[in-house]
Amino acid sequence: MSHTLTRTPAADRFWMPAEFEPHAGCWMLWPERPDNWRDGALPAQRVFVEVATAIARFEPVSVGASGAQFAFARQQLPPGIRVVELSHDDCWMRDVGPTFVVNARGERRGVDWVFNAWGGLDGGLYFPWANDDAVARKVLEIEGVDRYRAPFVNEGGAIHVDGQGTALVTEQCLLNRNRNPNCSQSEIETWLQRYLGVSRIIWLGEGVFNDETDGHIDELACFVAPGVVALSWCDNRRDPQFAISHDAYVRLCRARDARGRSLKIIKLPQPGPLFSTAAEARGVQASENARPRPERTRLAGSYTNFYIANGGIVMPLLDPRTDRLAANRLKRAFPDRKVVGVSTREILLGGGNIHCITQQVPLAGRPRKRPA
Ligand code: KQY
Repeated sequence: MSHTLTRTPAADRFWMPAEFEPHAGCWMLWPERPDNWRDGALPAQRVFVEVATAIARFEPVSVGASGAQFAFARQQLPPGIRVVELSHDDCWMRDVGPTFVVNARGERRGVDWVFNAWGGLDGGLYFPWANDDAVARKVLEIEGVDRYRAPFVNEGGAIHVDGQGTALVTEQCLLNRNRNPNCSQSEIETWLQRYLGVSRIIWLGEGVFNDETDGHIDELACFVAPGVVALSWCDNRRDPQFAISHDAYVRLCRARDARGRSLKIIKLPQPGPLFSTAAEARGVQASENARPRPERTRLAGSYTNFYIANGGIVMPLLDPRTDRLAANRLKRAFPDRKVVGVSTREILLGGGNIHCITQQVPLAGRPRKRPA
């Protein structure tokens, strides 16, 4: 059972916990649309199985699959992973799933953002998206968690929190005219405070170069601990990512979190630059309902798009020249977790990576300290 609540999480003293806090499990969706995933989505499905299997080493995993794909997904995924029939338009659980919030008594609720496929008819990635917009509600029904329907457009990949009162976002995404065109920056801040239970919002500028979500924060930077942020970094002055990462670095250096701390910044090397090949582009079916995927497109590859599981980090492997350095930096950032790499170029070709296809469910039933 899941009731729809009429107040806001902050008014009810709920907040979004950090991803590095304990989880009850993780949700994913099963990819299938042939106008986004090449070769009938088979290569992507294989990698989704690898990601789900890697996360399942650390915590329970649930995967939603359409009616048409349920039997195949069930067969491909290990038996310990729960598979449920769940309609969707694509498979980005981070963005279409609920953002869970908790309170000091260890109770759990979910925020159901309005989803418009990353921009609706003004630069969005596909049409229609009604099934995606209904995913969060269905997950909350299955989990038996009450729901807040937020009155504005947002995606889980557009926000990161430290669980202690601070949120990290980008102007490019949150202030984009294709999300909430009638809201000012201070109105957006108020919505985020109310629905994430935060008191400090750190605004970065642009997201990763050529990111089709209009600059999701989860491609650019994330909290790895309170007061510590990982940032996708580029040293090549001729690369358009150089100025973006440097601007983010300067803003992070100047920022203070909700507890007044300055931030330690861990630089994760940018892979590549990576581009789609002719063979990869050829495998995607053209359709009037989805953005085309031409060859030689610069891909928004980033090592910050990893998933933090209980006792583990599941990170994308994207480029043999930088994978090892990125993995070593993550091992140092998370000394108590096992870092597991999965080659995720097939997910990157669809426009995101491991963080984008996952959504953690925080552990309930244990008292928590209220953030600042
Ligand atoms: O959370 C993310 N950054 C999602 C990426 C979505 C890509 C849609 N093709």
